[in-house]
Amino acid sequence: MSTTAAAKETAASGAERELTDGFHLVIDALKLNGLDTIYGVPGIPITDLGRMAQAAGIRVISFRHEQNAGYAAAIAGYLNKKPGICLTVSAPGFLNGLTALANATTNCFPMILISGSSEREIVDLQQGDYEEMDQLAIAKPLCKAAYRVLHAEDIGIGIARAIRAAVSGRPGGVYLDLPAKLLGQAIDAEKGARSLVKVIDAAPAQIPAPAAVARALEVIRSAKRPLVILGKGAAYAQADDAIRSLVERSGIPYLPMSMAKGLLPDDHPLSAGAARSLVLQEADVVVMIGARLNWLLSHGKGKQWGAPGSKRFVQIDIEPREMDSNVEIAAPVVGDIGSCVSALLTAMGSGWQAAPAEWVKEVRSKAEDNIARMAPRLMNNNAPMDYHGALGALRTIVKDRPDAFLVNEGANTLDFARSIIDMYRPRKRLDVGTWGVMGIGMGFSIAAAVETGKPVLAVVGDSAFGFSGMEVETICRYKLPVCVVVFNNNGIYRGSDVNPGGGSDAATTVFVKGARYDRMMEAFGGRGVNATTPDELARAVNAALDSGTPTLVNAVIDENAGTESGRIGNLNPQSVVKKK
Ligand code: ADP
Ligand code: TZD
Ligand code: MG
Repeated sequence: MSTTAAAKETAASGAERELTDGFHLVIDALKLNGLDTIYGVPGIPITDLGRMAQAAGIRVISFRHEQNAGYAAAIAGYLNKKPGICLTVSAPGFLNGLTALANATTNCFPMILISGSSEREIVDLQQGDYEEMDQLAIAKPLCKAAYRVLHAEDIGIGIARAIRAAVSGRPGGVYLDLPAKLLGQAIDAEKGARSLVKVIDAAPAQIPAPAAVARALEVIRSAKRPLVILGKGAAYAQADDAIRSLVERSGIPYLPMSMAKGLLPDDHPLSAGAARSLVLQEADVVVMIGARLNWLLSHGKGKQWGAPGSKRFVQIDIEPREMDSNVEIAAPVVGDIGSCVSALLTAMGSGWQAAPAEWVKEVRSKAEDNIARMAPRLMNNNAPMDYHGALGALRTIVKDRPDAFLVNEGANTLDFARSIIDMYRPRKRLDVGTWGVMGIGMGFSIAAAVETGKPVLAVVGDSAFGFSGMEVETICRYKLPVCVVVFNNNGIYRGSDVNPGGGSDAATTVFVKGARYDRMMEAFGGRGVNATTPDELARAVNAALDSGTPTLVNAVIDENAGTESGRIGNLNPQSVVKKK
């Protein structure tokens, strides 16, 4: 029987029967399935849903904008392997959350966007209801699955379907549409309780076919210069020990994609992170584990990948359609990463021939050279700071605090931080992901702190920060141990551009010079620090992470230090018309 039965009603027989309603059934269904946190923004028709959820012991984190709540839910899903819940109001609130839902789907993060909506009868006749919109139709192409519930007795099934769709197979975003009228619908409490569904084994193991495993092993064994690429799917799978065993027992150098950094520590002797160009050029067999051959890997072809036809690919992924998406996959292994990697380990047995020593040595020595070459630049104490000086200071802090999360967005701020800051534990680095989207910063930071209680260091460009900056109030309100470092170079890529038209308007990529983002945090009772040297920066960040006080450090970066689009300037189209 529901613990939150809403009311009593006197039936025709004169006997009292207990009632429940849509509000309570949604809450009971979430709780029954262990979904104990909601990220959202209140308003018609879901204000009471948030209140009642809070009363029922669900943690409800209210944001200042739905997009940030959606990003929070998505990364909570990534960290927990269960769908993160975002709750929005109809039409505009729903649309604000939709970017995050689409981004979750693109990144294979499980989340459910639950949105209130207006009445079907009015929406379908387009009679102009309050915040009228056919939300289900709009959500559908942007997520993995979309459902609407019209009857209170279907809420249990609706939420069960949403959970399964989000986490089974390739994870992704799911939309659940709850019209206002549904929430107030009353039904018999016992009938309501019976209608709830506890989802058993929401993401069933998917065991790879033995023949596929044998084929993969064949290909790996034939390699002279093997390489493993670990992606965020591998981090998501939480098969950390098995993956580490596979790398160490086979002795194959590995390259982590950005969110897979720390799955094995970045200072591991087999890490090829600092020898990226070499291994992509030279490897003859590439074992992809939970990583896609998308733009981030130049689609598995082109100059970066050495001579055409020089590679054979093994790919481990839960999504069969990912195979051959960009290049031929010689050995597809379809299944969940835990099962696939375990099957490979078993098939390898004890008679495993380690990767050729000469190759491993070549990779190691290249990595060491590159690391040594970078080292002196990371120690500079210039003011204003350059990226290397500032990130050199943060690199040491992250090394000393492997348990802290690192949230990272921006262009130069992202690209330099990714290569300079080593990670030591799985799933600690959270960033812009597959789309390179700006705006994840505060949502990801809030969710990481809420879900784990661990300290969070957010290293964000001044532009990137602007997309979600108002959530510093949320960080202060919930007293979260988040330290935001804004890399303030007065703009996007560089703050030094001038208006090419010569007018008095600022250039398109520059912001107010010398802005003091630290004062935004002070406005809400947090700590603000203006840091002009790496030493000052390190002191401020250490103090913040020690105390857990919400802090924003305005890190003053040389406005000339960055480059256009960071490391991906080559993706900008070139005009054929000569510059005047
Ligand atoms: P990255 O950007 O780090 O390269 P991607 O997001 O491109 O990572 O790729 C992640 C891949 O991992 C996706 O193709 C997805 O289908 C896959 N994946 C996610 N979870 C699992 C899992 N549990 N088992 C197997 N594959 C998974
Ligand atoms: N809008 C969204 C949602 N995502 C984007 N990626 C962009 C716009 C375009 N964009 C980038 O790709 S990086 C970036 C934008 C606006 C900001 C870079 O400036 P920054 O970092 O201050 O964050 P640096 O250190 O100045 O390069
Ligand atoms: Mg900037």
